[in-house]
Amino acid sequence: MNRLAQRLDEAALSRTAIAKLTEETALDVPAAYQVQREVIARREARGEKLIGVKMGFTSRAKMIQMGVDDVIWGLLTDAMLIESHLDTGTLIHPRVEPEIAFLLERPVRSPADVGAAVGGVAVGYEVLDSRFADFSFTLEDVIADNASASGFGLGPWHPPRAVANVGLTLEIDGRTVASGSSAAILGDPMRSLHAAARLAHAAGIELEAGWIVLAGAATAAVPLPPGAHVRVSGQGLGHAEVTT
Ligand code: OOG
Repeated sequence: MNRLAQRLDEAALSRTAIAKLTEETALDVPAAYQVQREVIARREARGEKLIGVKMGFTSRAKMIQMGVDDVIWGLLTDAMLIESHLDTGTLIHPRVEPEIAFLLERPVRSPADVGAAVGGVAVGYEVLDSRFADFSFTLEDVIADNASASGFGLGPWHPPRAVANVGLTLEIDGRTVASGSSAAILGDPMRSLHAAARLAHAAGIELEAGWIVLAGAATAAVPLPPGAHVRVSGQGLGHAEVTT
């Protein structure tokens, strides 16, 4: 597992796409999560801190785009948080997608904790950068690759509110390139938070107070070119912006 984690980590650091791990090594889902954990452990050893989780494959559009049918998660570190600029030259083939984000004000150890845990909601974006050539992977590969997580940014936090049907748009250089409703995220992004709590419980991980949960995309991901101005808006939630 350690050798596989090293390959993924080095692919990211050298921004060189690699072949699917499963072409050479049989992986099941638990083994894939073990590789993911080791990839993150390497980042922690370089001083990065865990600050949350991201959910993946929570929308039909994404499941169809990627040919999978299971919800997955990846881990977020502080180094992944993007302020206002992202140098795409540090990435392999970045894509961007609009997201709904939750801020936890209490720890979540199981789904029973979710109701009281949410301290804020925001619109945000996620930058995906699969370490695999052509974004081509099996479910196990993408889990090992931390669910293609690369970076993310957030709009302003708002007090908890219903986010079951928030209109989301993604603009690049003033042109709308993707739009949808948060209802595409498992019918309601809160369900994605419940799924995160279930995965946390199963993995024996606590979602800590102060952590961020990215509930997943409501649209397909769009290639993120250099020299772009990206703006993601969520009805009633304001927007998040980044230049590349
Ligand atoms: C995997 C990550 C999927 C989402 O929002 O569904 C994901 C990928 O598409 O590369 O983050």
